[in-house]
Amino acid sequence: MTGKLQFEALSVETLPSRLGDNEALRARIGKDTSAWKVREVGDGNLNLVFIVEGASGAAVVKQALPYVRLVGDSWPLPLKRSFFEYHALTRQEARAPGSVPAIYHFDEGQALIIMEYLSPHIILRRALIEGRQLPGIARDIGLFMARTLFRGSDLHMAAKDRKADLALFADNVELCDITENLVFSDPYFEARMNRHTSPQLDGLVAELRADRDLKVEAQRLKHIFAANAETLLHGDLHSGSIMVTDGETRMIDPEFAFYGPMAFDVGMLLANFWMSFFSQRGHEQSGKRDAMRAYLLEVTVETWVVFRAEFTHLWRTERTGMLYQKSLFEDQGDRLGAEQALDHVLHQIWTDLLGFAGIEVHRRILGLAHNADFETIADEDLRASCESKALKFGRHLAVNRRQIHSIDEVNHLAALIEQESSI
Ligand code: SR1
Ligand code: MG
Repeated sequence: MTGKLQFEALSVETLPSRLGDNEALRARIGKDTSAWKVREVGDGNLNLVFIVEGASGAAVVKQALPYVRLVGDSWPLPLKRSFFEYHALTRQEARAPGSVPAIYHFDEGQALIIMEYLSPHIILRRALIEGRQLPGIARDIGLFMARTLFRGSDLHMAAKDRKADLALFADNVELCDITENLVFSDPYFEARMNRHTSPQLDGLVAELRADRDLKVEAQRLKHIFAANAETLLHGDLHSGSIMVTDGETRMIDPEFAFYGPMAFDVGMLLANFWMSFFSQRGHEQSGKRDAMRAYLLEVTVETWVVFRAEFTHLWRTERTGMLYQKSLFEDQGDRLGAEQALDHVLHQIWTDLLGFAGIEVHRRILGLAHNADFETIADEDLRASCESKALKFGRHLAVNRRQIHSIDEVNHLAALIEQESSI
């Protein structure tokens, strides 16, 4: 019913009367709206997020706003991102069951999704800042990425279905535009909304913006991002888009979903572990974080190992799409040919993910949308010291990605840079 009304943003006060007749919500949390307790908890850059608790349960109501919340109504942003988030969540649930919150209701006109309230989950980024070691994240995220990226591609889907889906998500233009500018271009010149820890980082920032090899590489990566419509991406898979407990991991917020290169999700995700690694020095008030740093590097290794193993398994068992058909390989008795092709595909993902990781690190320190890992370090000299190491690491990954052959090499580099004195 609400879908036919003109869009109106919810508030803590209006939510019970506006959604009081919503059957899905009533069934989940109880019918007595006078008992509903509503909190707005959105701490992301774009949307409203309410937790609604009733007599018999709780749910999350997420609503898009017609502008970028972080900036205000001077930056309009279409409500249809909620449509893409809803459709991405349904596909992710089908391809990687149990990895995303359950959806109870979607209202396109009001741009709102009513979904499972994850409790006692917290945002992964917050857990890592607190120095918590989560035992299952590498496995859970590695599996999620392999399953969604493989099963959303022409390696698995019928070409007709994938093309239809590609067309559906091709309209997520404005969210792609955010990534295209904020991630790939703005960090590398003095774009209007950029900021960085100043004056401590001024020298290094100037150096990076004058670095021709880096700028060319960032644009080559942007080219891959824009032109390689390989699979349905989450599109914003950072540690703020993941909720965790010690035993469970769920991916949230796929509103940036669109068809792009597999390596983008993997690179962005790993970059967030490496940023957490470099930020730990800034969070040592209540004790050294050596064990946490070691844990984070192990997580990057395990995530990549699990991703590769699951991708390989799916390659051998679910390669039903039009690419690298079994009719050309296994059916001809040429299993080696299929393995050779797999090596090529995985190698391409590896090389590109390093580049995407490098520039993701840069944009979180040089661009508009910073992350709490560094931002919550109150001492600006200490923050700048952590950030400068991450910036150097990011530059090395982006520019030298074709010469780096293993995740151990990357982590050796991270450890070396971490031990150096900075700026
Ligand atoms: C203006 S939106 C800034 C960032 O927030 C989102 O979480 C995405 O990461 C985007 O790049
Ligand atoms: Mg988000």
